[in-house]
Amino acid sequence: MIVIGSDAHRAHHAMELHGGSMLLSSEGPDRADVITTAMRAAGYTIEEPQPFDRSNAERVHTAEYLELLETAWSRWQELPDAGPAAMSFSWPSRTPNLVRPDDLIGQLGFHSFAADCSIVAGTWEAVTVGAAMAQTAVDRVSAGAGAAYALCRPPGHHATADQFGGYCYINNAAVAAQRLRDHGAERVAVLDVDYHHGNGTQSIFYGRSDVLTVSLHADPMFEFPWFVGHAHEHGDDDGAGWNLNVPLPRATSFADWSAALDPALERIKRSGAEALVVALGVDTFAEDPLGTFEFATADYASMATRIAELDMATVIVQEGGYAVDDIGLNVVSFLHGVA
Ligand code: OKP
Ligand code: ZN
Repeated sequence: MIVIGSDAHRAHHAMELHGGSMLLSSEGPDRADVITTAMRAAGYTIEEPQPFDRSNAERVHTAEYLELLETAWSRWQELPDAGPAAMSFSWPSRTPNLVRPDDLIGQLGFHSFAADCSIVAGTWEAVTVGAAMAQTAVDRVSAGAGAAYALCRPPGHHATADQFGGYCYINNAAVAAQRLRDHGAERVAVLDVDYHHGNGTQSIFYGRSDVLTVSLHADPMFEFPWFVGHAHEHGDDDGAGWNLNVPLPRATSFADWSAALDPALERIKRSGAEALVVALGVDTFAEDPLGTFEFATADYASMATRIAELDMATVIVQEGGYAVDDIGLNVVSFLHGVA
């Protein structure tokens, strides 16, 4: 198994609105540090990514969105009342004909959808190196490796073409899927096993049939990202029939989840996809402070073994997982199950 990682993620630790206060985010550097330590202990060698390929990222994100991510921190420093993290206090309402404002706070609102996400000094560095990991993992798989894992942090699957939110800024799974397409795969499938719905990945490919998006997740009737992630969302236009959502109840066991995986795997097989991107969140773990599912460490190996039975070239990108003490063992369990 090829593993791509970097310490550059440490530059990013944002603030989030939690219980009505702005706090240091539970999405912190310890997550990737614990995964790194567990992987080295398990004998994996972690390789640095190649430089970030911005033009590839601009195929799934707008240029003006990436430019905001890149420049927001320095623009924020010029404000007389700049606090510890750059974020808006106002988001567009359900109104047609929205206009992107010139002002920084207006643009931060225009380009985000959740108050759990803010920009700090190292955000651009961390998110571009994270996307570079996904890109390098794709390059290795396109060159013949059976599977590669990108230790991305922060996660990416909630980020849409032009909005950050849910701790996500650049959608690493979407970047990977697009790059696999650009390297010649006629069709690619994304399987999102994070506890939360992959709304960003869904929305980026919603009108396209060349990238199948499949997500198993907590029902958005009770869980973030709310509003989307329902079973009736099948895709639009050319993408009609190319999105599959499997919302699940609170406290879902691995046995029940695994049964729900059957139709998802069948859909992927039927798609004719030549490559697979797995958006690997381990916040389905029983002890996860953000989740309600009841998975055990060994279940991630079972999950991976079932996915590996698809026998497809596979790029795995790290998404969520907030039970930091166990996150490393859970990821290693999955990777052992792939091999
Ligand atoms: C990101 B990923 C409240 C938490 C707000 C919502 C969940 C983001 C999950 N303090 N964040 O899908 O693991
Ligand atoms: Zn999650």
